[in-house]
Amino acid sequence: MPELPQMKNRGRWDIFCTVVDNFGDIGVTWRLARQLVAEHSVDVRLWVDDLRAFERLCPQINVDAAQQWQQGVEVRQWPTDWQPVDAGDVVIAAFACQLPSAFMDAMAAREKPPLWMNLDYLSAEDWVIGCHGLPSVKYKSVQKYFFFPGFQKGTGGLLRERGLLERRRAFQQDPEAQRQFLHGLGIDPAPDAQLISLFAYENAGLASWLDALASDSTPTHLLVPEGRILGDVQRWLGVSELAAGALHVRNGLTVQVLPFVRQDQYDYLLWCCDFNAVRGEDSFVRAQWAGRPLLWHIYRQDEDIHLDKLEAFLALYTKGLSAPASAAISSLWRAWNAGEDMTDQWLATRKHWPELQNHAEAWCLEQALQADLAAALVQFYVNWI
Ligand code: TRH
Repeated sequence: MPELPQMKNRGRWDIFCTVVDNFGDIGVTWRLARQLVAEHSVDVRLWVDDLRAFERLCPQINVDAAQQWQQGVEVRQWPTDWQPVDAGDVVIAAFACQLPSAFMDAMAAREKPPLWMNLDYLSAEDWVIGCHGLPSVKYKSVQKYFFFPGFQKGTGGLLRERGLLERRRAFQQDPEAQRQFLHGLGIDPAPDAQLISLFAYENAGLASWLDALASDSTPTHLLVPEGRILGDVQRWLGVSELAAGALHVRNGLTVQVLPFVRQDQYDYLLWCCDFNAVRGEDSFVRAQWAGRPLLWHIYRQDEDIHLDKLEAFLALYTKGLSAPASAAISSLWRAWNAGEDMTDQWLATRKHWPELQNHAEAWCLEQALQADLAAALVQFYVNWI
């Protein structure tokens, strides 16, 4: 995509986010809102129905404020008793959330109807290319469009701030900066230890993976931000309590529990690690920008449709890998997502480590050739007007 013309004001955008569960909904919309403000001269109003979830990613949030400004974004508590407001020039409903009916009327009441888009879930499936940008439903005079993020040409791309990869590379080439960052979080790994971060849903396969790490000849320092996987870690350690600050050693494996870090700090954590276990949508994308091998715990969906998404991503991601490396990483991801024993798959993956490391960087560079999602949204708007 050609460079967007240098910006005049791109108007006011309303982004609506309902926090269904976990942190992906707010994680994605907050990241997008900030980038639109910082890079595209857009005035963004971000409507969020759960400021407590938001606060975990951004501790500066005042959970009681109906209206506040954070990093240039106007954050609005999505009230249950909706008061009339004018609609912006662009309205984004994240992940098919239902807009307040009074706001839909405000959209229709505008002299020029706004561009109304549904920002969909990320999927590597091929059908996404055919559906991206298509008209969806209409409300009175207001037409809604599908906007699909994705990994392939013809999709809306991935969220990636300007200069992200340059910042990441500079940080990864600076051992002292990494040491200081980790030290700031109370992490002081042994010099020869590999660093792994672990962010995942509950997983019955975890114990076998931790067994394999503990008996590996390379020591591992495992960093676990507080969250849903903690119960499985606790059971494996055989301790009665596990909270941020805990540090336990089992043979070659050191397990350290971290507080849930701020969203911008989480990137640095991923950049420091040799391997990142991530989940959902936003951490999954951020781990790809880290340029290091990763393990994805996909968000489970009814009728196992998430497994099609997993396979679609693997088919894309493993292109260019040797057959044995591709088989190893694919079987590791499949075992993890099935909650199965990981021992053989982990050992097989380790055999192809250098190849997988090179591949992770190559994949990241390939993805960065696409326009980023915020720029693609702005381009969509420019084309539409
Ligand atoms: O939290 P997630 O599992 O989120 C979601 C939701 O379940 C959502 O409903 C579903 O639709 C989606 O997955 C697919 O995983 P995700 O998307 O990675 O979001 C986590 C966010 O939390 C991400 O922005 C990174 C951030 N984060 C921090 O800020 N600090 C941390 O310490 C960690 C571990 C994550």
